[in-house]
Amino acid sequence: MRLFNKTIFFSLLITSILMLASFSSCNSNKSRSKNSSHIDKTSYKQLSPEFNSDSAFLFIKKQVDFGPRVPNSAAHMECGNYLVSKLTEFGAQVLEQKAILKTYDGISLNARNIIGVYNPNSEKRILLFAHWDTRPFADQETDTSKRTQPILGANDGGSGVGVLLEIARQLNQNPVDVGVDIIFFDAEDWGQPSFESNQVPGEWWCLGSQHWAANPHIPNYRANYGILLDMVGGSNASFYKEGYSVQYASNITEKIWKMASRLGYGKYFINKRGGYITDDHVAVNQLHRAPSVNIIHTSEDSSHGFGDFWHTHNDNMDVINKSTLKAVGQTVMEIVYTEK
Ligand code: AHN
Ligand code: ZN
Repeated sequence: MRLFNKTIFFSLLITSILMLASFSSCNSNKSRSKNSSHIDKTSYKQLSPEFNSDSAFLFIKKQVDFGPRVPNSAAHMECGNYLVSKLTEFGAQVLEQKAILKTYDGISLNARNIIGVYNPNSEKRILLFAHWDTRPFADQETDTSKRTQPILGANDGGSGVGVLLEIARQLNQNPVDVGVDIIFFDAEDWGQPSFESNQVPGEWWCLGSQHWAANPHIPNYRANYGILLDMVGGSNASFYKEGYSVQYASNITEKIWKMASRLGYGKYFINKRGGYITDDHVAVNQLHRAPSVNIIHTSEDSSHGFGDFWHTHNDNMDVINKSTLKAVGQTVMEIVYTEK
């Protein structure tokens, strides 16, 4: 009797232990699979220091406070000097490429491409670029009387430079081993207005980058890849994978869009193809200075495909949004800081 009881007792005990074990293993399997799908989406560990969007915002405001940065104007000269002094303050080796560049309407521009170099002796190099000049006419204004005035270019011009100045500040505080070249191109935005009836044959956009790509600051200059920032500060910006970027630099395009989504910025970096846009990366790609990607705000809401602020007097500080600056700045920084 005692023996029987003992046997029943132990067999019950073993059964319940087995049942418990199977339940708990079931549970842990479930929670493990839940966790791992969670890990794929959100638990990417950021390696770069925090991009400060307040700082980037102030770098944009400072440029806008000079007024329109139209080549040959006093504001352009003063802003150029400011950009040289900031890159110098942030520990870059600074060079200026000066050139006289002819516009479609026969004006000779005193252009300055401003170049900041980090780790000049590193073999592996990343080229980061944006244009710093602003458009001399507001040709997208519906009121024709407003079209002849130059724009402030907070987003178109100011934003890319503001984000890159903040990255320069970060590179000074937290150095990397890879070579980084930051170029602020001049004379990007003197393209012929589309409403003019006689279109002058030639490529009149992107004069500064065309000049540099043909005459780089170092003979035979090549970077492993390049990233262009154009209109990267607008509220609710959307960045599609631009045509030339995919054509010339598909790997780095994919890498940037994937990184943005890992960091939680997938609502800005849309996983879809966009159109081909004439911009500073075209000559850089075609003259093989670096396979380069354009991060540029495009929108289906407007007839021209850019935001409604584009080439109007609404392109002022009111269109600049710190969350957009953060999304772009942190994504580019993560690409730079994860480079070996
Ligand atoms: C064209 O409109 C052909 N390209 C636009 C390049 C640009 C102008 N980016 C900013 N302003
Ligand atoms: Zn423009």
